[in-house]
Amino acid sequence: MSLTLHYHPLSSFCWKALIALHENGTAFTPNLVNLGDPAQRAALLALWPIGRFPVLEDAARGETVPESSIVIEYLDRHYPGAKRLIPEDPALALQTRQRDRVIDLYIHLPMQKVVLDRLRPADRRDPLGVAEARAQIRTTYALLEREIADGGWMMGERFTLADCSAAPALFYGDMNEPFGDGHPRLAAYLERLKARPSFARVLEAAEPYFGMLPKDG
Ligand SMILES: N[C@@H](CCC(=O)N[C@@H](CS)C(=O)NCC(=O)O)C(=O)O
Repeated sequence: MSLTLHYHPLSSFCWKALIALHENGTAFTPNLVNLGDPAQRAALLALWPIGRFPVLEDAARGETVPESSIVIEYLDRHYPGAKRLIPEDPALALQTRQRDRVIDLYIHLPMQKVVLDRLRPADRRDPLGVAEARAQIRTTYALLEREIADGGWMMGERFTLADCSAAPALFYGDMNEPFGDGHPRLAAYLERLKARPSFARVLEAAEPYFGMLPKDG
């Protein structure tokens, strides 16, 4: 088995890569990285100086691949399974990548801002930044509410990279900036994602760690 995924079971960006791996039953070795352990942190930094996961290592091709979207593109290109996660049609591929970017930049990252602010000392918090992040998330919920087809996936009938992005962003998004009543399609889409075997497996593996999440207040 040539693939190793450096990850943590609570990490939302790692969930993206895990969903893609599980979608195709791709064989890989999981390496759980505890960033609180100096040796494990140093090992991750040696692989990827930015020090964020997921990072995919491919011993067969001699490649180290950081960044969740790029990990998924890499898997789709070099270890394709029955389910291709980037459409072959160039226009659809572009739209898939665009939705992946929108979800990462305007839901997933602002959601991280909301959560990480809770870890700051009380006198170093950033209420304005958090309010801006929440507003950004809500703008994007409204955009997605208009775009998501009833009963389908982000790109329609086919499950793609954009759904791998949406699952963790919307799961943690709804937990930290609830959809409320105004987003029935988004809420139904999240339920479909949770029922998808690849994501259900990720959630089951994360469950024992949920107590470690930073609490509000
Ligand atoms: N753009 C990156 C974001 C990765 C990221 O932010 N990962 C978080 C976990 S969800 C992380 O490694 N945090 C550790 C830290 O910042 O020390 C990607 O798409 O992979």
